[in-house]
Amino acid sequence: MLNRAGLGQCTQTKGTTQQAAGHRVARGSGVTGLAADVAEGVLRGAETLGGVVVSPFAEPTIRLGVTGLARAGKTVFITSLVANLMQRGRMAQLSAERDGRIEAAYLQPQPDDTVPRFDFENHLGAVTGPEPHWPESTRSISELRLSLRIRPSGLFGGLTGPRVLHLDIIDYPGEWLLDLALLDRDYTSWSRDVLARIEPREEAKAFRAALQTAEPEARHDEPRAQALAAAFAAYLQAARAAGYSDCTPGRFLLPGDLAGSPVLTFAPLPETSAPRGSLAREMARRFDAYKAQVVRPFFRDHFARIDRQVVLVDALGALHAGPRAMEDLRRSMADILAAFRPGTNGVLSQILRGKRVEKILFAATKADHLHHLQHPRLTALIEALTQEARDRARFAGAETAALSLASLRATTEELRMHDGAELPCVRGILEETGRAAALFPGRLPEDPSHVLTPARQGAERWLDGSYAAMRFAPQPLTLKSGDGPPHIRLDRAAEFLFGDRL
Ligand SMILES: Nc1nc2c(ncn2[C@@H]2O[C@H](COP(=O)(O)OP(=O)(O)O)[C@@H](O)[C@H]2O)c(=O)[nH]1
Ligand SMILES: [Mg+2]
Repeated sequence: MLNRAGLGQCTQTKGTTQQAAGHRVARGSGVTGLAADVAEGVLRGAETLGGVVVSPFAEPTIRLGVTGLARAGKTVFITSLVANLMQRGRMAQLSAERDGRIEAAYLQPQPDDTVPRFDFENHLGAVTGPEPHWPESTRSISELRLSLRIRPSGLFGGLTGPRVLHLDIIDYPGEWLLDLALLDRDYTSWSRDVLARIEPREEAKAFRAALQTAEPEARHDEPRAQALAAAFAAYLQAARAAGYSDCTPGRFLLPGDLAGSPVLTFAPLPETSAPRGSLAREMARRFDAYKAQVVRPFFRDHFARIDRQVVLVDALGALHAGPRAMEDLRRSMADILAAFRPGTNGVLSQILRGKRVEKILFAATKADHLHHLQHPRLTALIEALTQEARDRARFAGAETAALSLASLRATTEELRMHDGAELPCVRGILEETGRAAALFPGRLPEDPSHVLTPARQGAERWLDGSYAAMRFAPQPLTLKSGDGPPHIRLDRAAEFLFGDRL
């Protein structure tokens, strides 16, 4: 029991080796008995977690990573999850809640002083206020600590008193995981790949034109580098707007405070044997700097410390956008999920040093766009989309699951008669007009390969019609005391992700 609690929190500190060595010295210089045992215990703890120092005195913590591509629903998920953990009236599928073991849940200062705090209060205000609207989109990493006070269960439960578990929730863009593929690439091969991939794309026309006049061998000139990088970034934005997901380097889309810095002022160039001081050489150097100073630190300081992970996927959005977007989503998911099988990436294995994510949940979001009769099909689709990655993650020791959920339910269900048949619809308030409308998004196939295969084969549009989408605004809420915002299966997601630790 104690041991488990000790392993539960993984406080990574700098200078791991010095600390461990310090204990060795202490032992060697004659410290005996209890002190030596404690030192030995600390040392062993550090070894089992592969360099991550475990202090037996810190409080148990779970670091929960929440990721997904832009607009997958991360912000809404975290906002609703936290609100529903604080007001647990709708969390019946969370076993600790059902058993009445959660005494309290409250926000506390987060442990990482340099990471922006997740703006929970404002986001919750947006969706639950008098004029409900979706929260502003965020473009960077953020963190929130929710602490849970739990009444212990079991034989000795009454003797030990309540314990506290910290849930540190880390919100970060899935686009940043795509950058993992860059870590073991060099500039030349990366350029070659990117240029080949974007060749047929309409969105890259202006960038290709800019390349025509680029002169990679010419002396480096900052305005010229900036113009090329800007054209490349504009291409990435356009590609993402068109539904492509392979839009890396990730920070070009979400630059945060790196905007305008040299690490983000490069672009792929055709292969040359360019001399020192040339544009091509400087771009290659910046590509390396991007890897070393942007990508690596993210994996080392944030990704490597995650214990449990949820990957949110807007599969309905891709269905609506068509087969190309669906195929692109599938490929991006495979790339994103490569981060969870470190064996395939030497650099990442080095960074993780044996530490791995224990559980991964793949969740199709915005399931409130579908009548619940269709939810099993959405779940089957997300399962198929992530199949390969899930097989491998399981192999690497992580437990995985897939489900469909709505973090914030914006619709009600409705069966409508149409040509003598009942259509399972949902009804909500349209974001654009503020008017109520009913939506039948189309019948999802029972067998997900009916959409994944044509997508893989490059179909232009779905054969059996299309999938409709509408943007519903959050509904005005009158919450009963003790109830959080309405959701679909958020409690099941919570049960899978951290129910075993409550
Ligand atoms: N109907 C519905 N829409 C949602 C839900 N979650 C997210 N959305 C929509 O998806 C958009 C993007 O969500 P957000 O959480 O900001 O995505 P992020 O970019 O991954 O943080 C929101 O503005 C909503 O329009 C949900 O549970 N139900
Ligand atoms: Mg967000």
